[in-house]
Amino acid sequence: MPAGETPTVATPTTTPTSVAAACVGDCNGDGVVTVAEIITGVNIALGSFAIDRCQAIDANGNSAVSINELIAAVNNLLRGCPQG
Ligand SMILES: [Ca+2]
Ligand SMILES: [Ca+2]
Repeated sequence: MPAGETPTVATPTTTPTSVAAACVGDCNGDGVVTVAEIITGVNIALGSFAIDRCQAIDANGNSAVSINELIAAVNNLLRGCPQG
């Protein structure tokens, strides 16, 4: 895979995670974000679940779920995951 595609977003990444999850919030990687997965994400954000319950919700890989990530997940729920 050519590494020609660089995101235009300027992210001061200290430790870039491999490739950002294709679909934020898609915990089980089936290409669809479900309400259950959103709820899992919310629980992680609240500290009820460990982050390893849904790595896909942690878009920036900082082992925490932010509001932005929850919103991204909800967008994927509503609009569907971005397909490559
Ligand atoms: Ca899913
Ligand atoms: Ca995060």
